[in-house]
Amino acid sequence: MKTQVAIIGGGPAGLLLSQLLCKAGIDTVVLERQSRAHVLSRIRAGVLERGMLDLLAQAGIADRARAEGIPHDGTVLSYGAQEVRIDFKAHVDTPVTVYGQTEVTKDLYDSADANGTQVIHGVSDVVLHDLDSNTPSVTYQLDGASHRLTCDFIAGCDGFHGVSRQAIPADKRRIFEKVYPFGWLGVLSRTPPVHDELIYANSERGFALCSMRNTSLSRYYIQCRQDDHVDNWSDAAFWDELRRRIPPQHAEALVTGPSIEKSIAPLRSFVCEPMRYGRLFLCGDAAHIVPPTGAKGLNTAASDVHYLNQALRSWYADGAEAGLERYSEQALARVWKVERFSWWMTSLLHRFPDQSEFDLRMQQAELAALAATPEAQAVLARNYVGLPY
Ligand code: FAS
Ligand code: PHB
Repeated sequence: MKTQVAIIGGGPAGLLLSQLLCKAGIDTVVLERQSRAHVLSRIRAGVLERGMLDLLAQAGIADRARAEGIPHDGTVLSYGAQEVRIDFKAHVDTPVTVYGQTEVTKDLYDSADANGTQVIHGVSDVVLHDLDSNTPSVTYQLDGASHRLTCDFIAGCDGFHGVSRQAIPADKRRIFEKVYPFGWLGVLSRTPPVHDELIYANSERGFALCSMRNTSLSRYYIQCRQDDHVDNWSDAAFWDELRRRIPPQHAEALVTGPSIEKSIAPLRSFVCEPMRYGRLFLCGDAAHIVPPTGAKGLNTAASDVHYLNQALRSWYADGAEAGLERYSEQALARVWKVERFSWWMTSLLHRFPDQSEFDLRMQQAELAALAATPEAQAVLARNYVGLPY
């Protein structure tokens, strides 16, 4: 089988790239390890930057996000019983949109169906070949048979545990990693959100986040031990702990209910350099991971897709190599700014097991300075709503 761009991974990065290239008449085939139902069952990101919305609009699939997504003009950071609201509108006049990654993926799959994009589910043993040639290919197993997909380019959109990054020879890639000594225990509940904006809470018992998917579906997280397990947490235990970590007025207003999803996500910062090797281009979690504190994982996959979409369109339009040559450097320049912001938000809001009394005082001083300094709030707002592409 032959295509122009082989895309490994049918998550948001792979599907968004396929739909943007389809708009330009560029043929793609998406190879996905899991079933469609499995991909759609994942509960992950909840906040979209304007850049992601604009890309969805470019692909012709922003209508539902615009109609059902909830614009947020600010967010709240609390520390103990105090809180400070970061006013996006006042500082950067740009909102974020609360719209779950699950919904984005649904919209992307609907678009792929409508455009007749080939998304092949259930592949295994995916291997990349001849990346340093002009005729790369991908082999894979499907239903017991071996297949080869020849192509001009391969987009590695297969996430942190995928095979694409590993296809770059070890001596040609450099890894940067920081693993945080805690995880996030997340709960989804059919309850009204505790507040009309997100609340990021730093408490002496650890971090908590009050988020939402819509006005009747809430998403909450509490920092937990790195080796914790979902089975250690009954719903009642989760709600009690969440109440202890958010300011009293919100704890009293909290509406609890049965969890319809409960999971623990590890936290790490991770970057692979370069994001290109020959005809292979890495996008999204395949190339970088951020702790979810800054709501940047999905949104940074979007900026990678933007750069690669532009570069591939130029190549197919008039053979221009410049965009492809520039891709890795251009994408990484934004990735590292996002890594810094996500690391900073995580360091500011979590309690670290080895934190000294001095470290705690620094964290409290940083929060107090943020609460007292409009310029500092403006910097947080600029990064949170999304840096320019
Ligand atoms: P994805 O991991 O979403 O997609 C990669 C796809 O490739 C998957 O469908 C996988 O099945 C497939 N694949 C893997 N190996 C393959 C192979 N060998 N062959 C074929 N297919 C293969 N971000 C936020 O902003 N906020 C959050 O709250 C948040 N929470 C998260 C919680 C968890 C548990 C995880 C893992 C991530 C979370 N993220 C969050 C980050 C997340 O949203 C990612 O940034 C986003 O899914 C990135 O999209 P992709 O790069 O497409 O990677
Ligand atoms: C979410 O709603 O899942 C969410 C929102 C903001 C974050 C992380 C997760 O920073």
